[in-house]
Amino acid sequence: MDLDAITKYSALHAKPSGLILQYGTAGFRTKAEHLDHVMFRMGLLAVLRSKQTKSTIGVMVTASHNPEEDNGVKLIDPLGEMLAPSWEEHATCLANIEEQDMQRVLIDIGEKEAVNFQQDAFVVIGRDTRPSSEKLSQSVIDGVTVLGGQFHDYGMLTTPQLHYMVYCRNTSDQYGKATIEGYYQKHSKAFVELTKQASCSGDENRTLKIDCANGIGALKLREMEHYFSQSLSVHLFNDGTKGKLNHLCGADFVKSHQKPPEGMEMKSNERCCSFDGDADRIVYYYQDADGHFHLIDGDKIATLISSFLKELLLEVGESLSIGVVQTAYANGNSTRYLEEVMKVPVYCTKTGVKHLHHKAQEFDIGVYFEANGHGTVLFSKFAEMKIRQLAKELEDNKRKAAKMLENIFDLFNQATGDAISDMLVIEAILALKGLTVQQWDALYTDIPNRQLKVKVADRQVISTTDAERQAVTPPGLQEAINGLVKKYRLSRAFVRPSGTEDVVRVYAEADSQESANSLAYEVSLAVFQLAGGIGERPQPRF
Ligand code: NG1
Ligand code: ZN
Repeated sequence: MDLDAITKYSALHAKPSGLILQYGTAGFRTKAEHLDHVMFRMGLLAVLRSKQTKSTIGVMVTASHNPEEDNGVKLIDPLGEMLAPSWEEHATCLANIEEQDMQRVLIDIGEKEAVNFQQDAFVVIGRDTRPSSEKLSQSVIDGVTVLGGQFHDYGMLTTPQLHYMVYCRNTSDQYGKATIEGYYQKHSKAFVELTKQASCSGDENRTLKIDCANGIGALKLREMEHYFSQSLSVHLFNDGTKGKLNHLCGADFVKSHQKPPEGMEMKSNERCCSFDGDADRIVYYYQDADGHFHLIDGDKIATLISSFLKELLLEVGESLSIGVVQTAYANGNSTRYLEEVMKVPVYCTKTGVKHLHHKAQEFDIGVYFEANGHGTVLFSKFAEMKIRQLAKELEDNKRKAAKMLENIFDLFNQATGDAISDMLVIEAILALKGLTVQQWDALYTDIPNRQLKVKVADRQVISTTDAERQAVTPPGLQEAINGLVKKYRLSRAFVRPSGTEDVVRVYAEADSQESANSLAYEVSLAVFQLAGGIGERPQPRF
């Protein structure tokens, strides 16, 4: 380790004084102008992690659905997963130390994690379309280089594509080829094969309108569309040529405002979807003949997919275990439908995909989705092997079902939630089942719900248990919530500190939209009063 070089380069990426940042559920996120030193330091950390794991590590520069002025960075572990928890702590520590402590802290991490400094290191880097991202990813490269790491800069990629590259590289390309063409070919081939099984294919030229949030999804879909255009034609909106990233559009906007994005021409009953700014989330929606907007969120996506998978498993006669993993934000009726009608076991974890991903790995086939549209389906090694074997051995309809399972396995990004691959799976299932978007939506009716944010001096005064559904501190808060929930029918509410924003999130469900709104408002007031609210008191308006 050339300590002098580190000191010299670190000074070129100086930390603004007094700035404290935390590696949260999605890495570091803040205003882009505060992130140069964090990028350099994450380059350093990625090299250490790569040396320790003797694997390729990914560094993604993005702030996902957050405003264009923001940016962020997260590290991707060897199998495409989120960074291990002990390394999140190192990341937070490294991002916050003063210049003069840099050498000591690097040596410290190296010792704690038994890093062999002689080991080679390889880091792959990707970035979204934000104007600040190119320079920031250069700072990551500076960090990697000064610690002697090798790197490959993929340039602009969706977040899930970088996860895919990391996964491919660490499995010697067995999962797929670690190139952008490799990604396009693998997914398109599985999609085209799968949709060929649809009896109505060819009758109708299937089209889908996609709001790309003015982000990277548009660029990548443009490159990819000709690989699958024989089965699906996509019309892209908010493709970044005019509008601002994530501004009044994208999956997060549509989900949280429960209304269509700007810039999308919607005709009644047309199937539409929105990606977020880095294309790891997707939600569907349509407008009915009366002009009413219908949102089809991650919960309904999970329901469609798990029902279809269950049907196929029944057809092939294989008893592979299947489970659905949700968070507390899942609509109460989705959980009820999955458990009572579909008879699929449902589990609830804390918010943040790493928790869902982890839980989903316990099943042969683990379906996980956050209500906001981030999710995928994980297949165990055993399930993959079994399915491939059945696709060869079985005959007739059973073989057809096994082949579909094989294609679905190949379509899902096994490393993380991926809007592009989720979209292709959904489109294939709708075609195979001959379902319209309205029929899909009608599987169950969402309980009206409302999400709000409350500003408090220190959001960590709120601690939770039971997968974030109960507040443990501050004293009296849970009792207050219980009292408010009792006032409404079919109601449920919970609060938790956000892992990505300096706010407390409030969620409420009740029998009507008005009730959900007022319950959310009343719970917000309780948070404001009992958890040290700052600024304007919550207002009863939406
Ligand atoms: P926080 O800010 O911790 O609520 C949000 C989303 C998560 C996850 C992360 C990472 C909600 C309520 N929360 O986390 O589901 O997607 O961002 O992007 O949607
Ligand atoms: Zn995202």
